[in-house]
Amino acid sequence: MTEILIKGGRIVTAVDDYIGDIFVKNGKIETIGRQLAVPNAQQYNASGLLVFPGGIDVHTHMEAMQGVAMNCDTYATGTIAAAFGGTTTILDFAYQNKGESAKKTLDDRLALAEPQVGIDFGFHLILTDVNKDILAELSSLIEADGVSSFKMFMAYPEILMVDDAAIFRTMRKVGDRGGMVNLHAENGSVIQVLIEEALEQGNTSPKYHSLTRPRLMEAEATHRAIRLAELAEVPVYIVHLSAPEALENIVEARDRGIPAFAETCPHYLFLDLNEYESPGFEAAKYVMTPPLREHHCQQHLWRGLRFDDLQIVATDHCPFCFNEQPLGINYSKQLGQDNFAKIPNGAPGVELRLVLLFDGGVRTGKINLNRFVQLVSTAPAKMFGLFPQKGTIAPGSDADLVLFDPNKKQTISAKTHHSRVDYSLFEGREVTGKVEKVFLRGELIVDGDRWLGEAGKGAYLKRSASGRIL
Ligand code: DUC
Ligand code: ZN
Ligand code: ZN
Repeated sequence: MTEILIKGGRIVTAVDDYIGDIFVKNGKIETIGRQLAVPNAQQYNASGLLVFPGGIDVHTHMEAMQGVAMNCDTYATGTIAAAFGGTTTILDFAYQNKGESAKKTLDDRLALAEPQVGIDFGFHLILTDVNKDILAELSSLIEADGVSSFKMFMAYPEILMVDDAAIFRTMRKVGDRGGMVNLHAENGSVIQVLIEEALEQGNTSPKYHSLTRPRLMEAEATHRAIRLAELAEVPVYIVHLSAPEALENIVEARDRGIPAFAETCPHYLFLDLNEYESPGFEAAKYVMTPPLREHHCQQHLWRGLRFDDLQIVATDHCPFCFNEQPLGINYSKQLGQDNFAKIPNGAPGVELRLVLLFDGGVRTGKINLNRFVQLVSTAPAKMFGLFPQKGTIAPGSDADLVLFDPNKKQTISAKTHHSRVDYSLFEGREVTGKVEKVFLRGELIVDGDRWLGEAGKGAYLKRSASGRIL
């Protein structure tokens, strides 16, 4: 392994901000100082650049079936896209098929991902079928396999939804072993009624996706999830929070000292439900769950991010092509031409998280640089058992480093991004800030527009306890 020396960058962590040199040996940060000299090390000049710890995106879906449709990024293409966006670790999902053992779910996903990944990775396990045998397996998943977070759905009846008893049992089982339940919090049964009513009235266009998933039903489920966790005396994590009413429940719980946590996503911070008025079928590009909300909701999310009521920005990268079918099967948004409920549910974003948050958060003064690093790297590492190996720039930590030009302008476009998806939620948006170089455990994997990484070089991360960030 070569030794590298990154000279003169502005090193920014969740707490620090100074000019310095970073010496990396055997994939780890060895020394940080001023005017370091290491004669045989490969040198990189970082003057004028910001140096961040590698981004950690704790919510991605690569190569997974979502209902009847498969995501259009493989672990190979999705992790390359992530790397170009400054993300060096993803936490993806392993979906339990009904009746399947949790260990098999994990092993099958690992076998699929491991030969392909270009960055480091771990999994949350999605539990769809909870019974005594499954519950009995979970301790060993946490302790031996390093899977300390379990996602459950309060939405999508008959497909993914589990009942409150299953959630509560799982919380109690994993909570005292260092596990945490992550919830997709929407009241799926009521939403199903609204969907059926809309379809009966002939309302089939994409905007009815949004009209049938009201903010109140996100809030109701968020409240229920928190109360279940409170009774079980365990931490709880709400994924992709979008509604101010749901955030109010998090704030209220946290004010009472309850370890309730939540992430939001760039699309809720920068887009709103006017996108559903796009002409023709274009609006299907914005069919993700929860849907985009009213514009005024954004200011509540930003406030949550500033005051730590929201701890993480993740992408929920869940790409489906609009037209093309790179997988050779018709898994595109077009499936829902005649029925909004059949539109594959999810949107891309893994490549844009850092630049959007830098441009639209730091540059606008909504958050400062330290908070930016906290939201995209440090809090994800601490929340999901990866800190201090990941999530900071410190001696002994993995040398996952992003060299970022804060002044370079770029225009976002599907023509230039690296995901296989054929559209961008942010097509044509001009942003300031660009990822210039990315190091994964000391190896240069992105250099400007060049991909230097390799499929299979990403390492599976066994994680310690989740939800112990207080
Ligand atoms: N929830 C997710 O987290 N991702 C895709 C779709 C969904 O409902
Ligand atoms: Zn979800
Ligand atoms: Zn998701």
